[in-house]
Amino acid sequence: MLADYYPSSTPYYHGAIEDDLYTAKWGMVITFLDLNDDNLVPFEGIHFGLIGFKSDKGVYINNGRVGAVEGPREIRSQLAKLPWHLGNQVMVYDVGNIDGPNRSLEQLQTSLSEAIKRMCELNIVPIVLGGGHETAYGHYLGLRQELSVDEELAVINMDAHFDLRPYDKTGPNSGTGFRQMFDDDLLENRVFNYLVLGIQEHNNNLFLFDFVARSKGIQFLTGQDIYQMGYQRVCQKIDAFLENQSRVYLTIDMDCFSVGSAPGVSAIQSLGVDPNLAILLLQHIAASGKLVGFDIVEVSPPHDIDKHTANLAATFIFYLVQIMAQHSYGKP
Ligand SMILES: [Mn+2]
Repeated sequence: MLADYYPSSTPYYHGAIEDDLYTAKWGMVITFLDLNDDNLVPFEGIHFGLIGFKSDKGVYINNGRVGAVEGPREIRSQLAKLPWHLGNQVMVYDVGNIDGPNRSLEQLQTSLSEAIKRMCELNIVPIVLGGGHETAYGHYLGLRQELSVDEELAVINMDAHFDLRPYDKTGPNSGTGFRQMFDDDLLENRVFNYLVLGIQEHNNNLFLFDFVARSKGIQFLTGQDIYQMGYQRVCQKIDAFLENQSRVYLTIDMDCFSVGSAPGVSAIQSLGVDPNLAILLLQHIAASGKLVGFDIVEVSPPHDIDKHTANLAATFIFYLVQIMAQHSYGKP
């Protein structure tokens, strides 16, 4: 039995349910699945699974504004209303949440990793709904369990922050996840291949820029770089990064977008990446066919304005799943 795991049971689409796939919405098509069901065997074809990570403990430890614990619920309710464009070739499951108000952050991350492992075994591509950015380390650990020691898992992070802070004094939190991945790779003699898109210079200290400059596998573009370079040149940079990678984990921190687009986050961003450009870049990444899972983190409903941030998060899921589905056709 998976720890801290709760399958979904209450329908989150409250309109009329219909069978017609031309007029259906995501909330009518998404099917509940219990990962603890022993009768499940690996699926064939294209299957995605939504799983919520109900934690903002990492944000709290990092002295940020909490609220992302409510993210999964709000992203689901926005996603439920979007039109279904994927016919009957693609399945999207809601497998439930990892939750545990009285559990430590490390325990919850381990529980998430076990659920992710189970999803991978069942041939379900994980879509994790955060939670603070501490979601990433648990998700990553789960995806890594499928790999041998010498296999690499590259990471693309759309984020205003590097999240590469040392954690010897604070313990793991929402600002340390990628440093933990870096350290794990170091321990097992792998290079940590990490591309961050949307960094804001005024939100990262010199220690972090220095650390990045000295680390072989880490690359980044600032929000200003992306603005200046435009779609095609940023894609070239992404392609150069992806060229030597066979699998990629993608994580999207909503705080890389401007406060006008994403007001409901722990750390608001005055500048930020344009969501229209971000969608194109995300589609380009997904079209590589190398994504093994993705997550969207830091949606904080108590700070949101009219659900803008949750709606943008759901929009990203809509377009990412569309492209990933197209590039998985014919895969065993
Ligand atoms: Mn982050």
